[in-house]
Amino acid sequence: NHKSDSRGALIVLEGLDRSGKTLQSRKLISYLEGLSYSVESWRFPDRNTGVGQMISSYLANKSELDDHAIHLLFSANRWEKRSLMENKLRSGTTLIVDRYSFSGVAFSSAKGLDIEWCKAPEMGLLAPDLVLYLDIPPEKAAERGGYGGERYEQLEFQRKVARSYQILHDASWKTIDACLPIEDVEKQLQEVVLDCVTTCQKGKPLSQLWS
Ligand code: T5A
Ligand code: NA
Repeated sequence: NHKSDSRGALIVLEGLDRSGKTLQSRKLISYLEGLSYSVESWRFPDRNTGVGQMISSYLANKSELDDHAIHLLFSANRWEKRSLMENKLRSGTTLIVDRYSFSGVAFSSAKGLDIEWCKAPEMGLLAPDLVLYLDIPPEKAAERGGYGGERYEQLEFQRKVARSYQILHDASWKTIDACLPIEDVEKQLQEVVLDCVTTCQKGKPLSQLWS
C-alpha cells in the first residue's frame, strides 16, 4: 500500500456500567503514547456539546424524554463528531473510544425498542476496527464501588443490556474477561490493540456501520 493510505485505528471499549472501560482506556492511551503513537481518548456520550448536555441531564434523572427521542440524541451526539473522527483517523491518530453505537443499540433495545429501529440512525457512522468487550456478570459489576445513581445503573436493567450486547457481537469484537485483575485485563488489551494499530497503519480501508 501507498504510504498515504496509512491511518489511525478506531478502537472502541464496550461493556456494562462499571466493567472498567474508563480505567482501561486510560491505560491504553499511556501504553500507546509510550510507544510514540499519536493517540486520543474519546468518549460517548460527549457531554460537552449542546446535545451532550441534554443527554447528561437525562442520565442524571433531571429531565424526562421519550425512549425514542433519547435514543436519537445519543446517535446525534455521535454524528456531530463524525467528520472530526474521520479527519483524525486519516491524519494518523488512533482513537480509543469509551462507548459507541453498540451502547446506543444495547441500552435502547434493553428498554424494549426494536433492534433494527435502534440500528438505523447509526448507519453511515464509521465502523470500529476493533471492539473490546469487557465482559462482566451484572452482579459482579454492581458490587464495584456501587452504582452512582444514574438512570441505567440498576441490576435488573443491566442484565437486559448484557443480553442485548450478545446479539450485536460480530467479527470485529474481542471479548475480554473483565473480572480478571486489572493488570491481566490490561495485558490482554495491549496485545490486540497493537495488532490492530499495525494493520491500520498498513492501510486497512475505513468502513461504515453496519456492514
Ligand atoms: N448510553 C451510552 C446509552 O444509553 N446510549 C449510548 O449511545 C451511550 C453512548 C453513560 C450511560 O449512558 C448509556 C450507557 C451508560 O449507562 P458513562 O458516562 O459512559 O455512562 O458511564 P459508565 O460507562 O457507566 O462508566 P462507569 O464509570 O460506570 O463504568 P466503566 O468506565 O466501565 O468503569 P470504570 O473504569 O470507571 O471502573 C469502575 C470501578 O471498577 C474498578 C475501578 O477501579 C472503578 O472503581 N475496576 C476494577 N476492579 C477490580 N478488577 C478490575 N479488573 C477492575 N477494573 C476496574
Ligand atoms: Na466510564
